[in-house]
This record gives sequence, C-alpha cells and structure tokens, in this order.
Amino acid sequence: MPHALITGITGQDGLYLGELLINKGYEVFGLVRGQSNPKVAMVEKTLPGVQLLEGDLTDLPSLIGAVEIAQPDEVYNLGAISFVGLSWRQAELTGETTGIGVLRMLEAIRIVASDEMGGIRFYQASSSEMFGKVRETPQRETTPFHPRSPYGVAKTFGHYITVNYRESYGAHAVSGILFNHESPRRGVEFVTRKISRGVARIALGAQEKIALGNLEARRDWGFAGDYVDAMWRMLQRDTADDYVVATGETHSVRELLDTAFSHVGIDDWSPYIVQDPRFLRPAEVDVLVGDASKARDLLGWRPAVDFRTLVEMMVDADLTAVRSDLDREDATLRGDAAQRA
Ligand code: NAP
Ligand code: F7E
Repeated sequence: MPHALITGITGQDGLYLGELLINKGYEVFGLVRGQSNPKVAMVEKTLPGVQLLEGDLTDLPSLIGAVEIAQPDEVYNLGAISFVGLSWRQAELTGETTGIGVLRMLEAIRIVASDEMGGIRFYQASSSEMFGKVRETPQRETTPFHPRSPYGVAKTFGHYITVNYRESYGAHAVSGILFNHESPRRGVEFVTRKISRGVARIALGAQEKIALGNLEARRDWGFAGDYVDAMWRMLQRDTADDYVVATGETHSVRELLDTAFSHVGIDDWSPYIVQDPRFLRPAEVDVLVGDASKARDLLGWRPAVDFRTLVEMMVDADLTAVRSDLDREDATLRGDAAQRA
C-alpha cells in the first residue's frame, strides 16, 4: 500500500486529492495545523481512514516529524495562504507559508530520507498567478513569470526551489502550474463561490446584493476534481517535470455572473450587484488562459467539467446548503416561540 502525505488536507484540493488517493488504495496522511483545528471532524468524515498529523509549514521540526511518521512514497504540498487578496495584507506570513514553506517541506524530506531524497516523490502546488502580467497568451510551461501579488511572488519562489532541488539533489520533484479550479468546496472568499453562494441566497430571499471588485478580470476556471487527478498523474511519470493544467478557455467575472444568475432564472443581474473598491486589488492579473497540451500529451489528462457545468454545480450545491440553513433557522425560531408560549 503506497503512503501519501498531503499538506493542506483541510482545503478544497486536499479533500478531493485525499478521496482520489484513498480510492486508489493509498494510505493517506494529512498535515493539520493549529491547536484545535475546527476542520478535523469534517476531514475525518470526508476521508475515512485518513491519519492526521500535527504540523505547520512555518515549523520545520513538525514537518520532519510528519515525514518520519508517514514514511511517504509521495508528498503533495498543497498547504499555503492561498487567497491572493489576503496576501497584500499579510505579505510576510504569505512569504513564510506559501514560499519558504516549500523549502521547509523539501528540507524535511531531505533530512529524513537523505540520499537523493530517498526516492520520495514531491508535488508542488504552483499557480498561474506566477504568470501575472502575462508575456504571452495562452500561457505554457515556457512562458516567463511576472507575478503581481505577494502570493504570486511566493509561489514563484516555491516553483523555483522545487526545480532547484530536482537539479541539485536529484529530487523527484514536480511543479504543477494549475490555473483557477473551483468546486462546491471552494472557500467563500474566492469570486466563484462568493457569487454561487450570493446567487443562491438572493434566489431564496436571504440576501439582497453581492459586493464585488473588478468585473472585467478574466480567468481560466476548471473543476478541482479534475485537477487533482492531474497532480497524481504527474507523480506517476518516471521523470519529474513541470506541467500547466488548464481548460484553455477564459471567461470574465461578468460571464460568471451571467451564468450563475441565469441558472436561477434571473436574466438581468445589475440590481443585485454593487461594486465595492475594497475588493479591488493593488495590482490585478487581467487575463489568464492556459495551454495544457503538454499535460494532455504526456499525462493523458483532459478536463471533464466545462465552465457552465461547473458554475451550475456550485449554484445547485449552494441552493441546497442555504435551504437547509434557512430550515434550521426556522426550526430554532419555532422552538423559541413554543418555549415563550
Ligand atoms: P485552500 O482551500 O485555501 O487550502 C489551503 C490549505 O493550506 C488549507 O488546508 C490550510 O489549512 C493550509 N495551510 C494554510 N497555512 C498553513 C500552514 N502554515 N501550515 C500548514 N498548512 C497550512 O487552497 P486550495 O484551493 O485547496 O489550493 C491548494 C493549493 O493549490 C494551494 O497551495 C494553492 O495556493 C494552490 N493553487 C490553488 C489553485 C486554485 O485555483 N484552487 C490554483 C493554483 C494553485 P487550514 O484549513 O488550517 O487553514
Ligand atoms: O479572484 C476578481 C479578482 O480570488 C479571481 C486562488 O486559488 O486562483 C485563485 O486566485 C478574479 C480576480 O482568485 C471579486 O480581482 C472581482 O481578478 O477568485 P479569486 P484568484 O485571485 O484568481 C489562483 C490560480 C491561485 O493560485 C490562488 O490560490 O476575480 N474579483 N471581485 C474578485 N475576487 C474576489 N475574491 N472577490 C471579489 O469580490
């Protein structure tokens, strides 16, 4: 039974990857940070049999301990401060976690495994945010980087230190340059989920408006479930390399609004959207679209879920979640009224 260690197991990709690896017969170990992480119960329910280990990407001894216990064949480094907007407000923490955290994870493997990193295969969650102010379109593995946020800069360090350990120590270290990928498990701070949840709440009468920033930004949005399969495929190759993972289509935030609102029968969304300068960024990445032909040719990977299906899946999941929240609130109110009567 192969062993896999996943950092960031409590996040969107960690959960999908954990499910994929458990289904493939792996013993899965997940790194969880903090003294009493509230997501532990949810992870244990979603991933039966997962072994959770305490550790933090800002703390090398804890990473060494996790590698010693897990004895992994494969390490997937998904842990990061991943919200671009937050990365300006907490730039140093982003550098420590999203950037230097990669170096710490690689060092932990090198210290525990010694020679040639013990053959342990390493996946680094790199990002299309490294392309930033893009130098060519579509972006591919050879496109130069020009990151536009502390997050993008930290990811660029993480990418190059992964390449460097491959070249310096013969590490089987892979960098997956993934474009935006979303799902009903996406954090509510990201624009897709903010919109799918907002649209569901508006449709059910629980919210009046959604406050947004730049509606003209364009992204290449895919489904997270498809993208974790690409991560696994990368580590199964005999040689370590870098791969772009993307759908090859780009859509604006406006098109995202069109698709989400039309799914609940609203054709004109303008009365429901307010533009709020708090959600504008000091430097924006205007347009991203990836060329994943290397992943297609060498990994046999293709996205299965298209943009419309993805957005509708997210709105449907939020409609179900919001309905059950509202039912619970109603039951509580009825209970309170009954007690007073
Ligand atoms: P996510 O949902 O935000 O999950 C981030 C994970 O990192 C969480 O499990 C979080 O733990 C963990 N984490 C944060 N700080 C940590 C620390 N100091 N030590 C250990 N773990 C820490 O992100 P995601 O969407 O799943 O993305 C997974 C990875 O892919 C990230 O590295 C992200 O930057 C990268 N990426 C994502 C996309 C995308 O579109 N989703 C695209 C390209 C690259 P807590 O739950 O305890 O906070
Ligand atoms: O923003 C615009 C915003 O925060 C997308 C992370 O997973 O993908 C993600 O980073 C776009 C930007 O994702 C709002 O300005 C408008 O242009 O959903 P987002 P992101 O910044 O692209 C990359 C690949 C990663 O690696 C990251 O980890 O939408 N936008 N109005 C808004 N964005 C947010 N969050 N909120 C708004 O109100």
